[in-house]
Amino acid sequence: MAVDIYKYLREDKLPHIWCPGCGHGTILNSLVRAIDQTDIDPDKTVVVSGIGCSGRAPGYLKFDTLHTTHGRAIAFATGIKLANPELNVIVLTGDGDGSAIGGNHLIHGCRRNIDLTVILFNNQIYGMTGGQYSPMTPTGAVATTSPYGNIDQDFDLVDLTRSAGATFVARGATYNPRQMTKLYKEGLEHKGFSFIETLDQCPVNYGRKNNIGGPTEMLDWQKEHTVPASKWEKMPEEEKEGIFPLGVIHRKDDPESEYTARYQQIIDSFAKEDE
Ligand SMILES: Cc1ncc(C[n+]2csc(CCOP(=O)(O)OP(=O)(O)O)c2C)c(N)n1
Ligand code: SF4
Repeated sequence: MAVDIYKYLREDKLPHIWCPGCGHGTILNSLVRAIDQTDIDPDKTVVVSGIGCSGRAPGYLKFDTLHTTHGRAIAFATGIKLANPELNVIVLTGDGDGSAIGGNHLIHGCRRNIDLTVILFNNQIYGMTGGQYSPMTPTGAVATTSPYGNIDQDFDLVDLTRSAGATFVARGATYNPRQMTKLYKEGLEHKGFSFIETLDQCPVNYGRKNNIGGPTEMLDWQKEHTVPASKWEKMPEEEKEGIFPLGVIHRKDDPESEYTARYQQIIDSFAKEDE
């Protein structure tokens, strides 16, 4: 069914700032479609970001939005959710924003299992500031700060968030927007910390410097380096190297373990004592 995505966009903020072929618009489009498929109330929805090209995404959305400081989106979002647990709080963050400077907030958001939906735009690079390497830049990749090849090991954010306590963990890729929409919808409807990493493309500061090519070749690269999570589980270990599972990777439905629900229990117990 056709979706009028413009009803969710601040048209006066368009055109957007993103380069031609950037994957960030695909993520925004899929998010809007996912929201459209849920019954969440737009008047009770807040979208929060940090800084970066990805950090500009909430500015185009017709919700209450907050463009915060670099890496701090989850900290601000935690405050919003605690102050008013009725709100649906969505965090849009880049791989630099969410896994480098904001890495600690990500871990502790997962640990608390607070009901946020975090979508991480993983273009494997600091896009906005000219292509410095991030914790998601693969070992050996060229960046402006690793002209001879990156010697760091990259994170697996799906493993990280799962072991830190997130109760919904998934991975999508911009070559498959239908799946992204499905994963975002499930993440939005999940009560607890939802983390959806999305493989994304920055043709300007990553693709061309690493001889992958332009946007089309980068999407082909994603297709060649991903498999459905169900297939991944059955693959021999030696075949998994360099391949990413896509889909829902981990899910635990236990609304009572959610942070604001547990906080409310304490408030209620003190209210009873005062009666
Ligand atoms: C405290 C602080 N440190 C550094 C910066 C500079 N800075 C702005 S955006 C950015 C990189 C963003 O990269 P990423 O989060 O991966 O998002 P992308 O631009 O790729 O979407 C950096 C380092 C800043 N604004 N504030
Ligand atoms: S620099 Fe990269 S991440 Fe930023 S808008 Fe351009 S293509 Fe997208």
